[in-house]
Amino acid sequence: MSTSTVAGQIAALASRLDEAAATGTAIPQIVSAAGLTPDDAYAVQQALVDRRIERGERLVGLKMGLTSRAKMAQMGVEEVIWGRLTDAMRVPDGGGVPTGGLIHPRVEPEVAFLLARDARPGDDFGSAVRAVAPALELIDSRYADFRFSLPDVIADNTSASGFVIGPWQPVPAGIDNLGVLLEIDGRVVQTGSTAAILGDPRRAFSEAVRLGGRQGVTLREGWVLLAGAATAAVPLAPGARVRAVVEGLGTASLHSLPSLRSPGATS
Ligand code: OOG
Ligand code: MG
Repeated sequence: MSTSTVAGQIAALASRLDEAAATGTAIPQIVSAAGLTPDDAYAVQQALVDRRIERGERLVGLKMGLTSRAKMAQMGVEEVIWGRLTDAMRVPDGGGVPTGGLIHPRVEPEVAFLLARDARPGDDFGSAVRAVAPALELIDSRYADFRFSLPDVIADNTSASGFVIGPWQPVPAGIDNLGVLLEIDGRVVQTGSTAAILGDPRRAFSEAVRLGGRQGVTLREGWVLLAGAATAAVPLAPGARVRAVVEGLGTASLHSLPSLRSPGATS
């Protein structure tokens, strides 16, 4: 295929994914169906996020995905992936998320890092990361039934939809085996450990530098890095109260606003 055809195909796929997110409509796995490689899929992701940036959003960080066995097993994809975070995806801690425009949202407990400076390959975690926080990620695959292959999920910006960052704090000495809970309406629905994140969540930083660098992306000072879920993700129902608890770090929470589309909704 000629270069211009590939470029046109990348732009068309990004536009389909953008529209699926904007209209809250699931689509088939169009990226694997088109035979794209993971590298081409990252080009689709970039084109997809560029569309958001053209609409005025700002890049504020990266997220790692499928860094835990629990997530790989849940999604049937066995590769670490990464996506881009924009300011419009950020939900204030304790804030409300309107679920009406989403397809099939899920939540997962995470750990977030704050970059002290632009990161270069080989940089050590201690000098590059200024702070750590408990976090929640809201994911919403644009593919039907939340099913995808590796190139599909990469192109779909790794299902990124929203994120909540709890209180930032200096990185304590040991963060490689902290207990993690996901609570919905006060009930524990998932339990895990930060050890589930690549054996040590600090490795999410070196992987982000390495894998982002492969696609020409440098982690910037002030950016957030989501290290990846420590447990499987759980569906977010309208009206649910969600809390992630990370041992020694505290909590991050959100609540979903009742869907305006749900039958019988009064507001
Ligand atoms: C892909 C995104 C995975 C994580 O933390 O593992 C992810 C998905 O599961 O839809 O964000
Ligand atoms: Mg995640």
